[in-house]
Amino acid sequence: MRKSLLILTAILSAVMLLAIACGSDEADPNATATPAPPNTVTSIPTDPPPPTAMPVADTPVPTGGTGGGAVELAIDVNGDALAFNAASLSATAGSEVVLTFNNSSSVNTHNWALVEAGTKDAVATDGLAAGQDNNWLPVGDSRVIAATILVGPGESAQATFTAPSAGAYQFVCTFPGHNFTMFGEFTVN
Ligand SMILES: [Cu+2]
Repeated sequence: MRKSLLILTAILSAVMLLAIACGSDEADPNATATPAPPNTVTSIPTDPPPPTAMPVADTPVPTGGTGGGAVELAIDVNGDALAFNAASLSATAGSEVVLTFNNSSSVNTHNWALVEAGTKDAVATDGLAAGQDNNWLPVGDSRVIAATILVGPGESAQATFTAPSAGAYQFVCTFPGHNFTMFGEFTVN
């Protein structure tokens, strides 16, 4: 009886070893199944597109400038003082600019003119000769890039123009005597 038990235990132990061996064999297919993760790796490239969308959001600004997108600028006066309420304005070269000049003064008439750098006083002097009928601006003058009409107290007007090439320009009111204090820098980027 004891010999038979030893034989049985020997057989059982052999079966156990076979079972373990088989188990280890089954573990191998699992190891080959792990290569599946590469699929999740390929799904990661689908995430990068959003980052590219961010730069795209920035580019529309310049493309909008060259396209049909209009850039709206606004400027007012400093009460009844002979001065604008802003010392500088800017726009992107080639962009379509719609500038609204609101004259909130209660007594003064003004205009807003974009002129070549360093020419505000000379343009105003020539505008004086041109007279009020020409909005105090020289007619057909290449130094004048854009301008509003004369704007009475409490009124507003717009100047629509294409921003010139990059550089420094000036804006000024050419109403007689105003050009000395009523001007600013216009930067085109
Ligand atoms: Cu003025």
